[in-house]
Amino acid sequence: MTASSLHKAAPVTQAHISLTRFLIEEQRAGRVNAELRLLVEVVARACKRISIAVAKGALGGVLGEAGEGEASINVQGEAQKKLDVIANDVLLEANAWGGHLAGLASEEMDHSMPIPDVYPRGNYLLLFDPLDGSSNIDVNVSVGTIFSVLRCPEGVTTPADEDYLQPGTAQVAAGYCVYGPQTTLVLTVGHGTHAFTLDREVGSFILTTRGMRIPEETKEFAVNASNQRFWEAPMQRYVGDLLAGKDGPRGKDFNMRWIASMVADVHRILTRGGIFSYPLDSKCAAKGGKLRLMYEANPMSFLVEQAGGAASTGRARMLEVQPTGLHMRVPVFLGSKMEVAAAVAYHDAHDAASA
Ligand code: AHM
Ligand code: MG
Repeated sequence: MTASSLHKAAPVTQAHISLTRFLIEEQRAGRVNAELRLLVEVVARACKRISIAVAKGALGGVLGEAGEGEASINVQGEAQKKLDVIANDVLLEANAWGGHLAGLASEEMDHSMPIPDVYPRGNYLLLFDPLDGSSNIDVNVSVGTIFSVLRCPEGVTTPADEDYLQPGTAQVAAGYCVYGPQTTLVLTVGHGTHAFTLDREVGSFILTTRGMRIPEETKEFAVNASNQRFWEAPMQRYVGDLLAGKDGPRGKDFNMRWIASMVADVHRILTRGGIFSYPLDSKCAAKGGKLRLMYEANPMSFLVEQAGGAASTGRARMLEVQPTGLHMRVPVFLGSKMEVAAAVAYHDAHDAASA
């Protein structure tokens, strides 16, 4: 084969579409405005910095607890890791000065924070879980950043906590960045869910899946089964039937996965289907659940619905839940549409029988 025939045989490589180009094209198509586009770019840039810190691990001195004893306990009553604090600081610093936001709220902070007076204030509110899956940081398993964008209510210039209490249907953008073998940003601005992989040499997020679709049916579920004895009756029955496999009422064998990083579990579901659940249990019932509506459940539910999946508390569509507090917790079922409907049906049947 000659050099020129080799050249002819080479596949035509499609130009890479960076996140920047993708967002500019979305803006031209009228699906995102300039302010929201720049806001997403700033969040993505912060995620790159967090990705670098996570990847350094022990070499960067970033592993372990943030402080000793009480000093490391956050608003959630959980011990903060050094990387929780680093990720939170990176997101706060990156988003304070851009002029797109009126305020920020973080899973790691007691209250929301208006943009400081020294900077111009914009029209949006940003909520984030800076580093989800904290228990996995020190053991080198995937963790991630989750974010949600709301509009600042009309006429509000200094947003307070109550200005953030909007249902998930009001989100204008949501996404997560998973720090795994690859760093992948998954984004929706309400027109499909799209994945961008970080090209570390170039330093850009490159579009790798346009329009992610979650298969409607699945044979895979994700739950922390060690909580089984604390679950409500309908959850016990639902998982019991999944485990009964081919010989049980569901008539098929199911596989189980649990990473204990919601971002990584949801990423698998967006990629190949499945159902993710963190149900109500008697340990977390007083708080309403384990996972947080505003920082975890709502952004993930928006992404999942935009990819053709479903998301529920077991009793209501997640995105329609009216938040009552910034740190409100909820039970979560999300993923393949038919499987979420099946889980909801167990709750419906139980509630109808006990009514
Ligand atoms: P975090 O935000 O403090 O990391 O907690 C949320 C995480 C989710 O990522 C994950 O699904 C869940 O907690 C794991 O909980 P458990 O340790 O009970 O399995
Ligand atoms: Mg979290």
